[in-house]
Amino acid sequence: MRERLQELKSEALEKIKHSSNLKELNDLRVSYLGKKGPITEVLRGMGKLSAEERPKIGALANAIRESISEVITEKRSELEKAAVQKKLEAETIDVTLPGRPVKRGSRHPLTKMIEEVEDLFIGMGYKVAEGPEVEIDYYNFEALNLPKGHPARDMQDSFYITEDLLMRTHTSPVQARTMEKHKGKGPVKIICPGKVYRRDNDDATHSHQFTQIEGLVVDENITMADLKGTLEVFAKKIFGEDREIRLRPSFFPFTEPSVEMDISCKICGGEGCRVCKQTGWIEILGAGMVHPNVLRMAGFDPEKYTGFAFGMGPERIAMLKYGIDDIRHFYTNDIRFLQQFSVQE
Ligand code: 2NM
Repeated sequence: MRERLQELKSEALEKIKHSSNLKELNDLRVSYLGKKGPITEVLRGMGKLSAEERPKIGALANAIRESISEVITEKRSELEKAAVQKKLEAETIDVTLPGRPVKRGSRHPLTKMIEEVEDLFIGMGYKVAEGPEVEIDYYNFEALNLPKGHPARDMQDSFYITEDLLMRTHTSPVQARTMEKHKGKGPVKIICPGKVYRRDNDDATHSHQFTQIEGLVVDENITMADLKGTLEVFAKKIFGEDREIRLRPSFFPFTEPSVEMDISCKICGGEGCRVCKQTGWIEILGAGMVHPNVLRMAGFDPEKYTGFAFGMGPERIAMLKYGIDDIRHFYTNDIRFLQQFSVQE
């Protein structure tokens, strides 16, 4: 019996030593130390032993159980440690790997165009002024020398909200409002970018909502020469130093005299092509000397102050600069269009 117990012990220890996982180890515990295990089995035969032998065998059996249990505990912690180690190794991360690239958005091409023009004028000492898109009749028309009954005020051409309220048709009302705030005292030197609205059928060159940038300078001794010099700097900075400008006489109710500015066509170099309609020149903006009525209504003495103003469409500027053939590209947000302007800064 003693021998049998020793045999069981060494057999158990051997198996424990070679067990390779916790499940296997637990099975060994159950099979050797459980109620149906071989040690219990041996002890069942103790009835045949002498009274002297019985406690000795009992003590031996308990000692063997004890030591098997101890070895299992040791082995378990060993296996547990190994399992943790294995898990850590499997989950190592290489912190030196480059990160996944994050897709970055970018500003809208029209926003970029507007900001480019703003920056240029800010560099010449202008302030950026903004105002409401829903405007009252007075600032949108009356204060700009467009009295009631003027053909440019046709109901058909504007989005009216009430008889006295409409979506602004240009950004000039911001300039009228700004002049008023100066209370007859110059200088005023502003550019006004923003959305404007006109009742129009949308096509490749028209949109019922588009943007404008208007500029205004009011001070003593402002002349047409200041206007021409300013516009020339603008044209060359935006389209290239190799471009020529020319001014043609025109008409606007809020300026007198009024002009339109063209830049030389780069596509044909002045020879005449489809873009310049065979003229060698491309129309860029309208401008003029602020009408004395406009100055007076805004609180400036036209005997003392003069001013120039100009207005342009950033969509048109961007279309000419980048060869965009349809104004609707700016509003439909086709990612293939937008991405062409997405140079990451
Ligand atoms: C243009 C053309 C010419 C203009 C005039 C004014 C104001 F308010 F000062 F009278 N703002 N903008 C102006 C003048 C706008 O756009 C084609």
